[in-house]
Amino acid sequence: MFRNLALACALALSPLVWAADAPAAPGHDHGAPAADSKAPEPKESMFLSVDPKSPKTARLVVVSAYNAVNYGMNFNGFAKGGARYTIPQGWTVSVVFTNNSPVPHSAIVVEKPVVKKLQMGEPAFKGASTPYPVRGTTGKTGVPFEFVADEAGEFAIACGFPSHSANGHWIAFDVSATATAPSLQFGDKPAYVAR
Ligand SMILES: [Cu+2]
Repeated sequence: MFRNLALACALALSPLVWAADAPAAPGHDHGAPAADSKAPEPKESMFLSVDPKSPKTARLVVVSAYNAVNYGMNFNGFAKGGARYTIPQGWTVSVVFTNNSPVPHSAIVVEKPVVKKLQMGEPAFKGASTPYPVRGTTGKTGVPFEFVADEAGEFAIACGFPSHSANGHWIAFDVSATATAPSLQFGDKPAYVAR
């Protein structure tokens, strides 16, 4: 009897719980609650390697809605520039993008100031986005894309779905004229260098 009562209460309360978890910004279809809550703690080596067969090619794994951080609007568990790839200028960047959420997301490399905009426009490098970045894709089938990071500067990997990047769905992507190996930094931890 008490158990049934408790269950009834829990069911009655659950919509409120979800409402409390809902994104703060109204009017946007964000990733909650679909992001993978069982995702393992992100580790840099999962997301960056150097292609052993192809010199000067960095392989990036970019997972949208990796976990519940920023309502699923994250890449590899990081949002708002909280992770930073650094790629030596002139290297080829080979990306496999997946999306853990049924909410569409995408990945597009843009100049850093663009992340504040509602629309991302064209990629900063030729070929540097998933297909249809505005519409986005869903699913864990990898969507590959490849480009040459031929210009040094501060860029970002952003979600091209309208308004997502402005709500934090981006991580930093630097192209360095001095770096000799690609690296990935999570927060203020020391950068992981792939060799
Ligand atoms: Cu997104």
